[in-house]
Amino acid sequence: MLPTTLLMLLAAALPTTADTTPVTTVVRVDSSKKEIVVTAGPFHIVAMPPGMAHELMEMMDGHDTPVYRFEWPTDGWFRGFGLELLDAAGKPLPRRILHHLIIVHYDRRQLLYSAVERLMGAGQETADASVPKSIGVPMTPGSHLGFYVAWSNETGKDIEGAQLRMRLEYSPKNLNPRPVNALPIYMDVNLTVGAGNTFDVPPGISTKSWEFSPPVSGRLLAVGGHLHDYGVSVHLEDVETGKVMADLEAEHTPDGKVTNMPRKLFGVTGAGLRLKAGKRYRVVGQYNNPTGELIKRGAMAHMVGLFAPDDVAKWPKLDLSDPTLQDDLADLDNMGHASGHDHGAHKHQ
Ligand SMILES: [Cu+2]
Repeated sequence: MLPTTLLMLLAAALPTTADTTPVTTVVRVDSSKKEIVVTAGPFHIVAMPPGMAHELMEMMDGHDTPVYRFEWPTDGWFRGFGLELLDAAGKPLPRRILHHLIIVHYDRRQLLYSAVERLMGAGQETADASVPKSIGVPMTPGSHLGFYVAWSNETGKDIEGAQLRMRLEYSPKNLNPRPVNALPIYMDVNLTVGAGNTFDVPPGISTKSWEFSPPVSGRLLAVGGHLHDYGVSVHLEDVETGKVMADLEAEHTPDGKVTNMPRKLFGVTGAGLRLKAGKRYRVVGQYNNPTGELIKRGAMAHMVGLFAPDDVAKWPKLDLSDPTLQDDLADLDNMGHASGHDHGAHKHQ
């Protein structure tokens, strides 16, 4: 049995870009709440000049953090998260300052890419979320994780000494009935692992797509999508029949700024959306650019979801000798260093 509060881990002493105080990451298990509480800081969050577009902001030093490593402490399933940003006095800061946060899982491969798993990603508008206890992402103690953050500080002032608190909900190993194993799936219309996923958008209506064939059969339980401004939709279709299997339409302001992307659940207890190994699927992103000009590398389109493989043992293995995987790891190592970075390609998978 775990003690109620088990102080674990680890002082990953990595320097912040704008401050010399090292950021430390502390992992604590709250077994009564079934939460793993990851606290990191202090962060020095540079103010974004007024009116600056986020795309320009990304070229500034201190916008993206490096990857901070930690270990998952328990046996069981990851099933949800809550994020808080606190000031030096422990008072809540606006959630919008956290432009996006990504958790990387170094011990498992993605289903469709030779790249390490992105366990979760949360954007500026992402509310705290969890899935039913009947499903979860299988995790083992000592799993190597890391997280990185991009800031968007529009308060007009630099923030010193901020603390980030992630509450990662889990289901314990002895949960009965046993949750269905569901793993993150990522489908991007234009990803080159290690080199980003943004693309140009010509004036008018245009689409970009990517075909894939899953190595394991299974069920897609839920999907969400991501588009930039002027994005219309991202959908998944069966290549052979042309049938649209899942369609996510963006909500917009009248001038085309994306305000919301829907999430779809295909029945967490039901059949889900069946994907068959070896069969061809296509993810398609559509844009409608009213500016009359080419938008240079201004777009992204992807679908993310939870995929329940028929046999988790057949999940493709990490191949550390694979150059593509090495590109992914090198890219992660390079996070937070403005110089070597793929500017404009914010990496919220
Ligand atoms: Cu994006």
